[in-house]
Amino acid sequence: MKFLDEAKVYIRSGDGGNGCVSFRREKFIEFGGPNGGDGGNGGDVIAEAVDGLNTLIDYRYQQHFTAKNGGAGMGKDRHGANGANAVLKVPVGTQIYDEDGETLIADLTECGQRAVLLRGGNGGFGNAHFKTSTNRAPRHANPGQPGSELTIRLRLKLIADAGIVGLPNAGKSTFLAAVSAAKPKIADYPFTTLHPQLGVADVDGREFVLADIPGLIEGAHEGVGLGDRFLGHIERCRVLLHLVDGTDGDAGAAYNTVRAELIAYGRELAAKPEIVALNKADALGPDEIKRQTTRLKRAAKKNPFVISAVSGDGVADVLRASLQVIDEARRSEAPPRTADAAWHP
Ligand SMILES: Nc1nc2c(ncn2[C@@H]2O[C@H](COP(=O)(O)OP(=O)(O)OP(=O)(O)O)[C@@H](O)[C@H]2O)c(=O)[nH]1
Ligand SMILES: [Mg+2]
Repeated sequence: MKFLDEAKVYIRSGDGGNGCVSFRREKFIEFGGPNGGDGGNGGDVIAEAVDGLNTLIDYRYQQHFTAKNGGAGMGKDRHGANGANAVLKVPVGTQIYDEDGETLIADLTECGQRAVLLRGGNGGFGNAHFKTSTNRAPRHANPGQPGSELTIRLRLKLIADAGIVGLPNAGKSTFLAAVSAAKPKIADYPFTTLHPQLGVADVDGREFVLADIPGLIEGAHEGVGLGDRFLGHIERCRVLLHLVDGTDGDAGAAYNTVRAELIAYGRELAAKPEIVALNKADALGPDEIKRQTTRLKRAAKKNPFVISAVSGDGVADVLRASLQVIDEARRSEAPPRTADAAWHP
């Protein structure tokens, strides 16, 4: 499946149906009175987070969503039908912005959560509605209210507990493949990973979601390499797992390069709890491991794990440490929002 994490969509809610002017006319019945029915309401445009989607690719092919108009009221007090809603099914983690891309309209973080993006127009009252003691034959009805339209931007921010960051070739995808059933592409050239991948890691019978994102290089925040746009996908993570390739130059310098990009990206990313690991220990001699660990420790100001994503050495310890941080973060967070906490314009 192709990955797309941004889309621009035009939405329109339905017009309300017109009210009807009509009078009861039957043989031998006097003073029939008004019996024009009300128009139906126009359909709403609704966004709903659903399971089983992890890309916005559908919105590349369909970019217009229009709810149905309400039916007009009719004689004999018949109400017009309400217009059907238009429902945009989006992956969990989708944020909906105004056309400017900055005003957040809704943030759908749980499966089944819905947000009404546009309300349909109300149906107009038929003339039966305007009957009073002094006006027993009203000859007017209300027109339906028009629907409204809006251009919105959908932005998917994947929901993962832990985000793997590092330079290209650090072994991020190898790590993901080692701890989960995900099958990311792995190769010894930079930028093998072109878009984020999710995997579910299992540790001591507990599970959490890991996100592997494309590698960062110096200047990523200015668009160098694949840039830093994929960092949006780890904004919601509770812990960052920073992998450093022990076989490639100075591990401390590699660490600092990635940190500088996290800081330049902003949005509190650099303030997240971080677990640091020196990878590819299987390819290093004991002296080299010691030297790289010292450099990395000095740069990160914490003890790095020493692991090999290929042999699996030390990997379980990293997972356990990640889970511990995730659990702590979950405990200190506010209780999750309920599914019906939808946003109404
Ligand atoms: N010896 C050894 N090689 C490793 C280890 N982990 C990864 N590699 C190798 O390093 C290369 C890069 O691995 P990837 O997992 O593709 O690296 P990445 O960080 O996902 O790279 P990008 O997607 O390009 O950012 C591959 O050839 C891997 O086989 C390890 O623990 N030991
Ligand atoms: Mg990769």
